[in-house]
Amino acid sequence: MSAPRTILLTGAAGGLGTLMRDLLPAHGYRLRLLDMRPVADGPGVERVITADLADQDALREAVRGVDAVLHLAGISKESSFDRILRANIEGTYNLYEAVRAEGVRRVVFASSNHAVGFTPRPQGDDPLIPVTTPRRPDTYYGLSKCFGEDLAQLYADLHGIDTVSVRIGSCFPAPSTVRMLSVWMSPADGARLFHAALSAGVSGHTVVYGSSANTRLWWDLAPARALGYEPQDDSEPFAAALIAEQGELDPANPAHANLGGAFCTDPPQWEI
Ligand code: NAI
Ligand code: 15L
Repeated sequence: MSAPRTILLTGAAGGLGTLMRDLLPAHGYRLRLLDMRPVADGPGVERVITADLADQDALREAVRGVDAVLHLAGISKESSFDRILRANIEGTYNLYEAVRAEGVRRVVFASSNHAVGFTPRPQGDDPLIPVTTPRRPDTYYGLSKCFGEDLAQLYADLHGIDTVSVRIGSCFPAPSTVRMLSVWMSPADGARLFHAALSAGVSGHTVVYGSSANTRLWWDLAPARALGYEPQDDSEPFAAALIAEQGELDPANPAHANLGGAFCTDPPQWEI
């Protein structure tokens, strides 16, 4: 597949959406932006749409004529089941229905490490976690990402819509915890990976982990590299300061034992 020219970026007002609005135009994309919150127009922006994922008519219009969709919109942390159901489960279904009805062929879905959050993190010489590891969501939020991945598989098998689901680690300007040293994806690497996922010549449903080439990596980046992704960044320059401040990960601490970190505690302590 040649690189799509115009993409719909959902969740454009969010943290990751804001980073990608700045970075994706340099990869050759014209951006149509959608969010329930207003987003400012800017360079490389074709159009801005303020709409909720519950609005099926607005979604039909939003996807009409685009080459692909980068679907970031949704609740990005744990919440009540009702809120997750509406935004992440029904919202993602509504988006795929619009994509099917308007004949869009490619979706990149922002899945999350929390789809497999209860997977014990590798220690010592343990092998890297493969994308084929059984799903173990750590929250209703993680469960909604499992649903999104399965929905993508269904729409690939039934309707021939290609999806790359990116199980993103932590995509922020800098890692802020010792755990993030293992799962961090720099914004620049995020844009490289989304570009690869939008343009790779793969069909069907493909699942990859999304992170930089971190020295302390926990998962296998080979499936992402197979899309043409070449990560350029590593969290290691942040390691000494974070470890001095927070200490090394403690295997006896439940918030340090699994991929999902503090999402795996009851109640989830994702704010810490
Ligand atoms: P965010 O919470 O900053 O942004 C999400 C955006 O989606 C917000 O602007 C919000 O207004 C919009 N949104 C929420 N519900 C909506 C609805 N019903 N209709 C329309 N818009 C709606 O989250 P962030 O960090 O930007 O993440 C973006 C996506 O990437 C999310 O799907 C998140 O689950 C996923 N992700 C992000 C990671 C990260 O490190 N930032 C890690 C793993 C996954
Ligand atoms: C996610 O899925 C969240 O959207 C993001 O805010 C971070 O908490 C990230 O995972 C993480 O695991 O650090």
